[in-house]
Amino acid sequence: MARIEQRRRFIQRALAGTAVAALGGYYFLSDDLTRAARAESRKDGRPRLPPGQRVLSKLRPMGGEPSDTPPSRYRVKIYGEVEAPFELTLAELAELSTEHSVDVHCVTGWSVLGARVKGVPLAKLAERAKPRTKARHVIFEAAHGYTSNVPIAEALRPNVLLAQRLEGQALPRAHGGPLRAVVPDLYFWKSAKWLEGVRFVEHDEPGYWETRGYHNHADPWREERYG
Ligand SMILES: Nc1nc2c(c(=O)[nH]1)N[C@H]1C(S)=C(S)[C@@H](COP(=O)(O)O)O[C@H]1N2
Ligand SMILES: [Mo]
Repeated sequence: MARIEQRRRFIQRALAGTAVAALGGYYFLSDDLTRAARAESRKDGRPRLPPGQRVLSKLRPMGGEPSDTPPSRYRVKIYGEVEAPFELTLAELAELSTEHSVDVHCVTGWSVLGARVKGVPLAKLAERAKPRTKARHVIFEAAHGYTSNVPIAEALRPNVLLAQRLEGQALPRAHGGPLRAVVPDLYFWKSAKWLEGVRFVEHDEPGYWETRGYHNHADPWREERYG
């Protein structure tokens, strides 16, 4: 009940903001939600909304080249500088998955707050793979060669997920289904869609956007937008 009321208030507020028409429907950049979020702070003391961001009503598909692999043949590899590399099917991942509420921040200036995502914390998979002490970075590897790089300490935070569900439904293909990375505390380009591998490496490997002028680290609270 509280949820429905919350949702209604949300929609009323969103309507007071700016409507953005895009692929798959309407998205609202809400001034009220933006103001409210600016007044909130996180458990770690940072403001809920990073500087220069506005709240968008829901995730907006930002493009990319989807995977062609049928879900029945889909595997994700956890490998590289680890003692015990392994692969998991989507069903095996689903068994390990739990619900999380996440905020994500796109470098183009929108943030989505409190998205309901179901996935497996990468940290949980790393416990099984056992990264070697020389592993310093994690490379998220997606279909068609898209990659992103994250320092290992940040990749193993409990809110970094391999996600298969969004808002109670299978992750839509446009959002990276059947499987994507979700790295909430870095700009959203780090969250590789159509994820096929997580490779632990000793030496950093700047990825798709990091080699095209975007910041190598991408902390939204420091506005690490461009390199
Ligand atoms: N494989 C892959 N992952 C990707 C991208 C991409 O082009 N290919 N784009 C990134 C960018 S720039 C953003 S902002 C987010 C967008 O996710 P969304 O489409 O679900 O909103 O996905 C990221 N992950
Ligand atoms: Mo992006």
